[in-house]
Amino acid sequence: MSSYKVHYFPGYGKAEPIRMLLAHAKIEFEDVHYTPETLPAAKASGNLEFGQMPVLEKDGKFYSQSQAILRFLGKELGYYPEDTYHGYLVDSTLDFINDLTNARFKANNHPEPETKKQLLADFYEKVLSNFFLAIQKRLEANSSPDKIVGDKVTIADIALAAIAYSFFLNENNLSKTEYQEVLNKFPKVLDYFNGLGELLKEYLAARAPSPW
Ligand SMILES: N[C@@H](CCC(=O)N[C@@H](CS)C(=O)NCC(=O)O)C(=O)O
Repeated sequence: MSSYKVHYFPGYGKAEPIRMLLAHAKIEFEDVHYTPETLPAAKASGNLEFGQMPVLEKDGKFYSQSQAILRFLGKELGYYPEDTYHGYLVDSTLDFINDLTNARFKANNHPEPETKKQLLADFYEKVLSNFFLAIQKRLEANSSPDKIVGDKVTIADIALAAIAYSFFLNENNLSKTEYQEVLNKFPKVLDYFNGLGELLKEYLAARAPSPW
């Protein structure tokens, strides 16, 4: 039996889709956490190929880059479509999630307070609304209304569950009110996220609280 370790910080962040995928596939894994104090030694170990985390350790071999890890595990564990069109739908969903998180990060980290305020307002009014609208359209166009691509759970559902339960529906997230005000305008998307929450119920109940 293979052994799995997920190396990351204690928060959800970029490791959460990987953890959720392993949990959904009922694969036991060890969460190895780092702090700013232990990070330099991890970098010096040579196990972080690109100097960052998350890193998946499978049977002693180290894998880097969260999206590549997700696709790698998705293909190994049956969460990645066989045909190229459905593969495209999965990949474009992952890219779209990245665009959203990058836009939020850019707005929230702007050094100038007035610009930050404006960028965050734009984020919630435009970027986040467009995100939910596009997800709603994909759900409506899909063969199964409770999956984002096809009829089986894919890594795209898992990645959406990770962002939903790290941010929009995370009780400990500081911006949950702002996220939920927008999400409530998209009841089909909310239903879909609730369904994903059911699929990951045990994992979500057991994980440690984190704001992100
Ligand atoms: N493209 C990489 C980005 C990874 C990344 O940004 N990791 C951050 C944490 S979310 C990190 O390791 N920061 C510590 C550092 O760069 O020293 C991925 O998706 O895995």
